[in-house]
Amino acid sequence: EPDTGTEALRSRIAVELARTRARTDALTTAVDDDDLIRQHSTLMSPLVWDLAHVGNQEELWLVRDVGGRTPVRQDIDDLYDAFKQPRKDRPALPLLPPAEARAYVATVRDKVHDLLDGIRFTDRALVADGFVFGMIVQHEQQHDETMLATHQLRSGPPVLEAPPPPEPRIRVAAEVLVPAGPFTMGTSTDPWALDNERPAHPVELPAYVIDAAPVTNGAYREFLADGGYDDPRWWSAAGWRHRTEAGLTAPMHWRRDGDGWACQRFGRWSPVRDDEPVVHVCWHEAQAYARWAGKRLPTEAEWEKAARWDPATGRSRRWPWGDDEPTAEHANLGQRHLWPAPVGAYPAGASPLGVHQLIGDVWEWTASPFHGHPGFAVFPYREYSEVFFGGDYRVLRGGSFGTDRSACRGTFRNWDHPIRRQIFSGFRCARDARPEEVHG
Ligand code: AVJ
Ligand code: FE
Repeated sequence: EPDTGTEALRSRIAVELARTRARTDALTTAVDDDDLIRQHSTLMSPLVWDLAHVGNQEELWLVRDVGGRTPVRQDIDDLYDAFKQPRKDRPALPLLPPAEARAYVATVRDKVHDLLDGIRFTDRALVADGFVFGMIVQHEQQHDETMLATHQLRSGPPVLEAPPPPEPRIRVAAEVLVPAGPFTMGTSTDPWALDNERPAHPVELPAYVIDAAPVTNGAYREFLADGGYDDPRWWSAAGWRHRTEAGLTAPMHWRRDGDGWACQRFGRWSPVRDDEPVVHVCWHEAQAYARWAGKRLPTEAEWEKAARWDPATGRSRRWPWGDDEPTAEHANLGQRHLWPAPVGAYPAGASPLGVHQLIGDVWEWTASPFHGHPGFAVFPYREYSEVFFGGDYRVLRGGSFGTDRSACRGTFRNWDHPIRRQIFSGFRCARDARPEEVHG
């Protein structure tokens, strides 16, 4: 008798693998071979490195570890080990040329389908609920977003196309009060949640106020017009040093356009639109804006409570709108569009407290450094999260227009150096609640 639960999981995994590979293929066939092997920025890998690295991770975990099958290309492991090869050195490596890289990932994928066809989703933690397949899908999607960021840094005629995001459907309030009290942060039950999202644990927070939407270009332009980049009062010591050394004057990809601003998106310039979330700012810029505005960045816990806590039940949801997977109505995810949507475009995606666009549009910088949740346990390898704990990183939440739904959820945690802004990063502000706000 066929086990329908197992068959459903098997076919769901096959669908996710195929959907993800279609995105990888699109990102790596949109440009010619020269562009694939070129380094578009020293911050990024040549696209052909990401491609073969995705295949190599899939080979390590699925073909060799779980599958116990003969290696496809053991000789290239070091080339595609992100820890052994710093990004800036990757173009000089004897990488697989594009045609060989494509053949390699296809061979690995054939073996994975063979494995998937016969696998039993046993109690072995790596395989239970298809976790290791989910991990590999998410890894590929994460590199797809990285490749999308590489495309944004590439010069030359535009090659990526997508319809513009939806227009605003409602007016969004400025701020939302989140009442004091406990909520459950993280998860112990989401089957494909990664180790740094685990375990679920109670967190008690005092009342606070959080922006109901990400900070917009229009608001950010006021900070610019007020001389925010030239006033050390708003910046941390490290932020001011970085702003000075890097010569920061505006978000990345902005330039003056008459008395306004224009921004570059995947090779096209357009006027900066005031109602869209600001993107391509580093943590220091976000922190300076927040201080100028009389606010601060939310902690990670504050972001997550605003996103997941349901005051009616006391439960933490998987997504702001509930536990169901996002549709095009909920959030701007998955490279369906090539830039953030204006504030008010996703009323169906709001959280129970009325906080909008937490998921998708822009990754949101938080005040928090990257650490393990209380009770953290490495799973299945230290190099995904643990080696970054306590380093010079800040946590980002919520995903961007370039994040796939499989690599994003209310508990998902991203992190980067506070000076980075080639990623699709924006932010929202928070502040402590004033006594009269709490007591009405
Ligand atoms: C979680 C986005 C910080 O891209 O550096 C990819 C994801 N880890 N390959 C990264 C990742 C290993 C990671 N981030
Ligand atoms: Fe990787």
